[in-house]
Amino acid sequence: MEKKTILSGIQATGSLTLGNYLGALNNWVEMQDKYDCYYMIADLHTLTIRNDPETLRENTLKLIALYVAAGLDPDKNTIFIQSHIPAHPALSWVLNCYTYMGELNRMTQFKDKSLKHADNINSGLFTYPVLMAADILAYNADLVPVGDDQKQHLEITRDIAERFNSIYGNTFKIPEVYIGKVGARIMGLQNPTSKMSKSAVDPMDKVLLTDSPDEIRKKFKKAVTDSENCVRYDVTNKPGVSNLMSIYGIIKNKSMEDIEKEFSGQGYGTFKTAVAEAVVERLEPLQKKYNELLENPDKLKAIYEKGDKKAKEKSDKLLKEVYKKIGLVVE
Ligand code: ATP
Ligand code: LTN
Repeated sequence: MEKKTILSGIQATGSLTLGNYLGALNNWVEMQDKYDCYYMIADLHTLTIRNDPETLRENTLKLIALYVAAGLDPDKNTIFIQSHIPAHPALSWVLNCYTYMGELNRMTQFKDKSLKHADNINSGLFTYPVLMAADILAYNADLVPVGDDQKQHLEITRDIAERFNSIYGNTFKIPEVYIGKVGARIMGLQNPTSKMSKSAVDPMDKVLLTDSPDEIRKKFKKAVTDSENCVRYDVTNKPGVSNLMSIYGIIKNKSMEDIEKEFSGQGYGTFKTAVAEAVVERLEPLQKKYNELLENPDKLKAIYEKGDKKAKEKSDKLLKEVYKKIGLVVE
């Protein structure tokens, strides 16, 4: 039987957090054997905020290194750069004409980002989900593994695809969102009621995949908890501790009950140290591989060039089919 197709991506907006890793990347690694996987660097999406050009270029290459260091095998997965594939912006333009202003107006990410970047509410930020729909639909992806915050973008992707299919006949596959059972929303360490975000201003709120072991220990030590001093999973009343338990649970592959038992009668100090050590241990090999790859830009180039070629072939085919259906002249 033919393997199902997966597509996902991460914006090249800076160092990834533990949230990106546990909510997205880690699931991708687990899926690479079972599916035909396309993993891109969403550099075009990054343009919706202002970037320093040199930093964006660097971040793009760093993100490729991080994908591979996290365990994505470039021989099994198609790893590519979004801006290298002309079908993405081309299809995005077409899909813009089948997307309503009202639909885009409802997107919570647009509302959040507009508040964060009030001086730069550009139309790219508004149509961001349409480019994301193009990314997904151009590959006939069956499944899209993302964190919980991207669910709404998957819903609009499905709506756009269904609308197009109902006018022109079956063209796009309707993709399903894949959200991991745990870790779908890792929260900030200082502010455990909002998600851990790369762009958080407070460095103590986020653990970066490139943080040194001592930085990681310090951040977990200072993580916000509560006064009960009892390791118990209760997201509403104990968001900080519950978040730490989720992190520990994914890394150690343990249920919340197991963790409650393991730390029963022990204070937060011991628990926090155990979480920090689990994270340090998991990130150590990743960081080693990441640093090696960064010293070898030719290798990184070979990885994305190979991925670009495969991604281009697949998406060009679909774009042509779309152009034909809507009445553009296709040679
Ligand atoms: P930014 O702060 O720039 O908005 P971000 O940290 O939200 O960035 P994205 O590039 O938007 O990162 O997301 C990359 C992937 O990581 C997506 O699949 C997203 O759902 C997932 N993700 C982001 N933050 C978290 C989190 N705190 N917990 C779980 N998954 C997350
Ligand atoms: N918007 C996504 C990044 C992204 C993406 C995609 C994810 C761009 N294109 C296609 C899945 C599929 C985010 O994580 N912020």
